[in-house]
Amino acid sequence: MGTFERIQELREILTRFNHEYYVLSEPSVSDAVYDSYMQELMDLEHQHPQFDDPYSPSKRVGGKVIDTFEKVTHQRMMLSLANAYNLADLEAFDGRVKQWLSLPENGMVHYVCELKIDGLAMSLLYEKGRLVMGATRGDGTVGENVTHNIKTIKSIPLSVPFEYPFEVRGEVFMSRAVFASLNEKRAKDNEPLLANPRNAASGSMRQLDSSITASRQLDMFCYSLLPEGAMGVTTHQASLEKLKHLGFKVNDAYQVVEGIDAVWNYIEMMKEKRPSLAYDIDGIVIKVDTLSYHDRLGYTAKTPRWAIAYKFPPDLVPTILEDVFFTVGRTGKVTPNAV
Ligand code: 1X8
Repeated sequence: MGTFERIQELREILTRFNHEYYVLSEPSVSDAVYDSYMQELMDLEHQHPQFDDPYSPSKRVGGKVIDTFEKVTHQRMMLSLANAYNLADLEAFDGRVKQWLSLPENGMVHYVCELKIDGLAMSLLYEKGRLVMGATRGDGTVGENVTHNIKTIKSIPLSVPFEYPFEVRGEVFMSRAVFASLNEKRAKDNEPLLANPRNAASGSMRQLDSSITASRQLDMFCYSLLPEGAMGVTTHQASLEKLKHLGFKVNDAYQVVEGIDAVWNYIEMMKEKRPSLAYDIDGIVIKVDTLSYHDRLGYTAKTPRWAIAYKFPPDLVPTILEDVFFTVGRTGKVTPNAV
């Protein structure tokens, strides 16, 4: 076998190992075996720079440094979701959906219930089977090009078995375990602690030097395949399954249910499971499953009419008021301070 053929073979093997380990969480080889293949690939690429490829799995360690974040206009706006805080809000949403679609009031709509990941929204663009752009949400219209950092996230495929252009959206996040060990290290090094996994993920994505991002072990759950109906899918569930098939990481806690009472049951069930998850969630996203209904429901100025975010009530933690002291400002204004 020629050197180039061996390099290609190693890239394919390592791409498969990556998918098994980081997307499926089912590694088929030990870390030592993985490392030995990676070492062989990196040695060959170093000895034969004419075979260099920016999409090689060896590039996951980062190294690219940029000067500034380039602004990019999203092909389709990245909208936020309307919020629901209780069953009544969800019932009102369900009522509006049926009214807009002229469905009987006592009928039951199929809804997909998904975890609302507490991370940062990301858009990925693929062309000719390659990841060509990763961009942050920004203000929804214009985001920042973070492709150099996105390529270090090992659960994001650099290549996909689909030639035509498409977009994938999802949430980049840091697991609770990675966050805890990052802060442990920062405490040892006398560096300021990061407030929560969301801030840690956001700061990690805002690095100009991608090798810092690579060291942060970020992850991404994907939840949207665009344009809607791409690859012949007719339901949101089918688009999630298509994403999985293409090699993306999709959160497997999602469920398709019939009617808003079943949505509420899902929410109650996930409230119980929430503390035991490996990552933070701040709610449940509920989407109409049938994609042709999305077209008919359309959008308000800010949000799709075919989806809503149920937000968990904020954690109420008892606190002890130890003292109150008063400070007097320059103008004589008295401000009370709680200890
Ligand atoms: C935001 C999020 C969505 C999902 C999960 N986590 C989020 N933070 C999901 O659809 N599973 S959708 C979304 C949005 O549309 N703004």
